[in-house]
Amino acid sequence: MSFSVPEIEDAEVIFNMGYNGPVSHPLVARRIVRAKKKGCQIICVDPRKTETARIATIYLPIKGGTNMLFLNAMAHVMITEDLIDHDFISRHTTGFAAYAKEITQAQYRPEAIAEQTQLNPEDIRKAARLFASSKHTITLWGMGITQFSQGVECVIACSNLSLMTGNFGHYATGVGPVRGQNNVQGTCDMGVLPNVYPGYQAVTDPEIRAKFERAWGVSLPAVPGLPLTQVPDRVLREPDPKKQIHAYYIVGEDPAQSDPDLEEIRETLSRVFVIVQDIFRNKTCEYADVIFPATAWGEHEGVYSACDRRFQRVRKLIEPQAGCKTDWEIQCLVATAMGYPMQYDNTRQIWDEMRSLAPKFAGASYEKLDSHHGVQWPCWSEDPEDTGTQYLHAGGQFATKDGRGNFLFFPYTPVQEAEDAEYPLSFSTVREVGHYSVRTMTGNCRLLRSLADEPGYIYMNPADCKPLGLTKDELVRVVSRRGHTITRCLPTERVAKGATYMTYQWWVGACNELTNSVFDPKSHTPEFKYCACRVEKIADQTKAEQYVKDQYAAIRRQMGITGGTSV
Ligand SMILES: Nc1nc2c(c(=O)[nH]1)N[C@H]1C(S)=C(S)[C@@H](COP(=O)(O)OP(=O)(O)OC[C@H]3O[C@@H](n4cnc5c(=O)[nH]c(N)nc54)[C@H](O)[C@@H]3O)O[C@H]1N2
Ligand SMILES: Nc1nc2c(c(=O)[nH]1)N[C@H]1C(S)=C(S)[C@@H](COP(=O)(O)OP(=O)(O)OC[C@H]3O[C@@H](n4cnc5c(=O)[nH]c(N)nc54)[C@H](O)[C@@H]3O)O[C@H]1N2
Ligand SMILES: [Mo]
Repeated sequence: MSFSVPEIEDAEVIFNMGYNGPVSHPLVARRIVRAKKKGCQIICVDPRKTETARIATIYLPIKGGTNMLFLNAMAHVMITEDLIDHDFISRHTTGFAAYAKEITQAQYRPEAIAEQTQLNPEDIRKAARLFASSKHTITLWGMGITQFSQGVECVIACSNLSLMTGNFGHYATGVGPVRGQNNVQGTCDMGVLPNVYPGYQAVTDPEIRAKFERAWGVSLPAVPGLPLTQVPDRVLREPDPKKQIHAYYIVGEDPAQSDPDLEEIRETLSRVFVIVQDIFRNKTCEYADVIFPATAWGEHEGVYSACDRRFQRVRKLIEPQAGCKTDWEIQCLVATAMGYPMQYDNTRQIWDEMRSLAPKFAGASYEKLDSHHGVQWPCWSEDPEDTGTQYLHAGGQFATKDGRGNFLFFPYTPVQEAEDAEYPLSFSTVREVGHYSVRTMTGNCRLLRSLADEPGYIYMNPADCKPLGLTKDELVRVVSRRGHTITRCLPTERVAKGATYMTYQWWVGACNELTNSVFDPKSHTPEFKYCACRVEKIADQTKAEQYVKDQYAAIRRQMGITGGTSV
């Protein structure tokens, strides 16, 4: 994120693209509401009528999977109507001429893409004019653009809009990927990615590799590791025995619930040696050969990074149960048992070692974290005056070799599986406010279960329910090319005709039985937001209700959940 979350309140225009703050990040959503109260105008682009859409100046109900067509049309209007910042472009960017040549072609006129995106061309023109009308335009995006096979390119297309309007490098402007879990930013910062060490230092760079080899007294591989979504391929379809995967060490992740195409995941997990390190028994534990019980937040201390690059210390409040250890202690014990003695006395030692190896984070000492309510990276020096970076690219200086922002053009790549006669509806998966991801952390809480419980809902337009004779709360079967699941029908005008949505929190109503495991070639993020499905009526509702009850009870038993009622 180039700006800081509090700056959202001072935005004059918010371009909210495929992001559902009110459900996913209530604290960010509150900033959006405050901005609106101060006069900010909101452009909301989402195929579903979200709460942000409701308060937007311009709401664009885009057809799912057509983001790039729309983003290219936005750029087309900005350039052809001369709404761009020529001074910023010439002083701080490269590649504009080549980019503009592509984007000004007639095929990117709003009128030319209206049918495919299902948008009104005049609304697109108004949105482009509004975006370009301010130097305090903030872009917020979420999974509605990234969970597609063209995710990364759409992120770049969003950045292009900020670049050409001079919306970078000063207060209350820029681009904001609003990240997922509390510490997903932190795991990336700390190098829990296949291609970088802590501080985004490439494993393929020989100098950087040598630095880490010296610090750790080991030799390190010169090639990046494997992205998560390539694991099934390497287990099930890799002919070279040297490249096959035989063991899978899973820390704080529940692939048997959260990865796409669960049938394939179950096959994968049952073929390899599985170690699960978690705070609860999750679905993946069924396949585990070894389980390491870890401590949860409140039972350990450490540092989290927020989506706006802020490191914050978290404290231990209570003693963990007997037998549980912190994640770092477990990892040290495993490393030591494997022949690499790894020993730390506390998290500060780990943090200080990390700072000594990652220049961007070098100045973010525990002392500064304590005295400044956290520190935002980059924070280069120990100097007490260096308290980090509130917004990036100050004065139009970018973190590229030539210090300039690069324009890159991409044509539209359609989704990998479209609707057809057999599977006539589109199927997308999103979040809901009362439950969290794989639901280990919220499914055990009676209060939250009373808000919403198994087997969840499929959101459908009433016009699609009618021919199937479906009514609210009725159990239905949802089927895709990869599998099927059971859930309740929720007719709602918030979704367009032909489109359906499920949330991915449900164990019985597991939408990932249906999702497609194709992924973006750059990020390896699966296309969770689009595949084709059909919805089937279930004749015997009594039997279906009993099936849901039995399944739920069986899953809870397997997860070791006792007490409370199941449905
Ligand atoms: N309550 C709750 N909060 C959570 C989570 C949770 O499980 N529960 N999970 C956390 C995690 S891990 C993450 S990553 C974040 C994610 O937070 P968000 O990105 O807000 O999450 P989603 O609901 O997956 O998707 C956002 C929006 O994208 C829209 N969308 C779908 N298809 C398209 C499309 O083709 N174009 C456009 N423009 N939009 C589209 C959806 O309708 C949805 O409103 O939330 C975090 N917060
Ligand atoms: N269909 C569909 N699928 C999706 C998505 C979607 O939009 N649609 N979104 C995707 C996204 S963005 C994400 S981020 C993933 C999320 O999916 P996951 O990462 O699998 O789910 P989480 O619920 O975030 O938590 C994973 C595990 O971490 C454990 N845990 C919590 N705290 C700790 C801890 O301190 N230590 C340890 N060791 N374990 C801990 C929890 O008990 C849980 O079992 O799902 C992805 N899957
Ligand atoms: Mo996420």
